[in-house]
Formats: sequence, C-alpha cells, structure tokens
Amino acid sequence: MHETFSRPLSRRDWLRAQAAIAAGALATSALGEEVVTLPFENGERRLVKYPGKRPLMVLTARPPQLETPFEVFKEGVITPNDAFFVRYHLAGIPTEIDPDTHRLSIGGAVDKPLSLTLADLKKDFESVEVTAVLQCSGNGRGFQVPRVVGGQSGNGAMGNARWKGVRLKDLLTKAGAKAGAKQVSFNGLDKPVNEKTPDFVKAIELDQALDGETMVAWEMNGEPLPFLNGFPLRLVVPGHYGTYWVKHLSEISVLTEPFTGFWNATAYRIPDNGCGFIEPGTKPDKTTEIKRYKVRSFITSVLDGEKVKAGRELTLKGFAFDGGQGICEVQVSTDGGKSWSEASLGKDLGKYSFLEWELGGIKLASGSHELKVRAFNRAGESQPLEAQWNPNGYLRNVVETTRVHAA
Ligand SMILES: Nc1nc2c(c(=O)[nH]1)N[C@H]1C(S)=C(S)[C@@H](COP(=O)(O)O)O[C@H]1N2
Ligand SMILES: [Mo]
Repeated sequence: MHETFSRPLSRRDWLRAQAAIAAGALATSALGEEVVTLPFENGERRLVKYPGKRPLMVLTARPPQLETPFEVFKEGVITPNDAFFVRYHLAGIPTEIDPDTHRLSIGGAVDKPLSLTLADLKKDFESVEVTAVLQCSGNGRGFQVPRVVGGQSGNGAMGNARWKGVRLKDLLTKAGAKAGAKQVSFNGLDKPVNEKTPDFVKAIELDQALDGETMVAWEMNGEPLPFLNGFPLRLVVPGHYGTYWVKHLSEISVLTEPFTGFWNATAYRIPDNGCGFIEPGTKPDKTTEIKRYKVRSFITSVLDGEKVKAGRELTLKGFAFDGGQGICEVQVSTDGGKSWSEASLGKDLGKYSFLEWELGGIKLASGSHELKVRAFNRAGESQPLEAQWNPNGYLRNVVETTRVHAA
C-alpha cells in the first residue's frame, strides 16, 4: 500500500486511489471493520483506511471527514501525517493533482499578477518553518449540550505538525498589493457538486496576510502534504481555526472591498460578545468571524474509561495549546477539580505548537477518579469548568474530564 498520494505512484495505484475516493471510502471491508464509540449519542464511528492514512474515524464519506482516534495523541506532540484528521466541505474534491504543473495564481488588486509553480515557490522565495496546531472550529462539537447541527466530532479534529513553506507576505510583496487593498481571499481546487453550494473560498485581512506568519506550505512533518491534507499547497494560519487553512490552494486574490462570500459572511461565525458563547438555546444579537484558538489542554497518557493500577505510582502526561499567546502554566486535578497541582512543562516547540506537560508521583486509591487538566496562557486566559454553548458548537474549551478506575 502506498503511503501518500504525494509520492510517485504507479498508474495502477492512482486508479485505485481515485476509485476509492470517488466511491466515498476506501472500504477496508465490511468484514472485521473496527468501530470506535464516542461518548455521546450516535457516537459510533467506523475506522476506515483512506489513501495515505491509517484507519481513521469516518464522520462522513462524501466529502471525506475523518477524525483522529484520541489514542493517537499518546504517540507524542507531533501528530503523524497518516493519522492527521481530514475535513472537507465540498463533495467535489480533486483526486489527482500533478505537482509539476499545478499553479498558484496571485491576482486581484496587485501591480504584477503572478502564476507560480511549486518549483518557483521553492526556488524564488525564502523557505520558513513553524510548528503549529490545526484545529477545526467544531472540534468537540459532539459533546455540546444541547446538541447542534454540524459534524459531531469528538476531540480528534485537531493535530500538531511542523509546516514548511514560504511567507504569504513575500508572495504579496512580489506581486505588489495595491494601496487601499483590504483583504486577501484564498481558493483551492475542490468544487461544489451542486449549484446551491458556494465554492469554498476564505478571506483574511490584508494586515494579517502581511504579518509574516501566514504561510503557503507544501510540507508537513518533513514530507509533502498528504493528499487529503491539501497536497500540493495549503495555507497555514498559525493560531487560527482550521477554516482559514485552505487546501489544494490555487488562487490568491487581493481585494479592495471586504469579502462577502458565504464561508466568511454566513458560515464560521460566533456570537460577537467577546467570549463567543451565549445562553444555551438562544440566538446571538450579532456575530463575528471565528479567529484564534481558545486555551485547551488534554490528558493523553490515560484515556477516558481506562483502568489503572491502584496504589501504584503514576505519571500523567498530555499537552496544552492556545491561539499564540503561549501557554505558561498547566494544572492537574485528580479529585474532580477540588485541588490542583502544577505540572512541569516539556520542550517549547514555539507558541503555536502543542506544549507537553507532565505530573509524576500520582497514586490513586481503588475506585473511580475524575482527572482534569487546565492551562493558562500569557494573557491570563484559561478554561471554564462548565462547558459553554453557541449555536454552531464552536470554540469548545471546557476543562475536560478523564474518568479512570483504579483497581
Ligand atoms: N480547499 C479546502 N480547504 C479547506 C477546507 C475545505 O473544505 N476545502 N476545509 C477547512 C477546514 S474547516 C478545516 S478544519 C481544515 C482541515 O484541514 P485538514 O483536512 O488538513 O485536517 O481545512 C480547511 N481547508
Ligand atoms: Mo473546520
């Protein structure tokens, strides 16, 4: 079995992979297919192997929406490419892209429109790298009560990777964004399959596009981007929810007026009240675009529902992240949130990365225990003990609870 679409493949491999995606899934088989059950209503998910991926939890097959099984996060703070989640909105996803002929156009309000190949990007611009979390706005939506429509994800619609590419700023500087430009929009090769669905185009402010952090990337963890994660080029917007990270990027447009497309103006919006949450079941008076990640933290060394040895010394581990202020403290509770101990922090991979934490010397008496972790960032932001709500199930960042039984 080939590993990714981005490696040279035989013609036969290509045809097989294309047929698999077109059929909506690479069915491992009806026999012996594993199922993972998330702890909420209708939480059964088949584990299916797609091209370039190990078996992942299928939320929808067309378009592919694949969730990372949470136990993958035990492997470390870099999420392996073959386990990285996949999310698409449009059923018309590309199945074959030739990296030698693929072009990225930069147009709109610029002095000099550009049309660049992957080779041009690598040769004509300085390459840069960042380790950054990619998290879907609806990560954890399945846990929200009362429930809302949208993909009912557990907490596996996130991952952390080392991205390599060029600064968007350098591309826009070369093209010469015109004075008075306001925003920049991004389009990829995927297409809607019916007329009513708007094409997936996203825009960001020009200032942000020029911040030197937003990137056009071709590499993830030292490999070409996996096909389903945006091969051959994607936008990387460190600290910002995944909706902006446009995949199979083909077109960048500099705009003189604010973008009014569906995916900015109607979708991916949160209550405009500072925190993004409102009274459950109500409607927001005003909305604004979703932007940066809220503070989150997870226990990964033991999973919810796991059994542990009573009285035996235990080290808890996990990771925390935020939208780029940087995590400065992590606290762990083994008594359901009554008391908290400070965890030690692992190697700093940069302010946009998962940051590992660890707390040793824990002994649990026989019986059931609620383990919790919470993080604080440099802006003094943390996580609420009670889950909060909004109509799209975005921004989940409650202090998560891992229930273990010691015996
Ligand atoms: N072309 C394209 N890019 C896209 C999307 C899409 O539907 N089409 N979905 C976005 C959303 S909502 C998310 S969360 C991320 C998911 O990236 P991944 O599939 O690499 O995990 O891709 C973003 N980029
Ligand atoms: Mo998303």
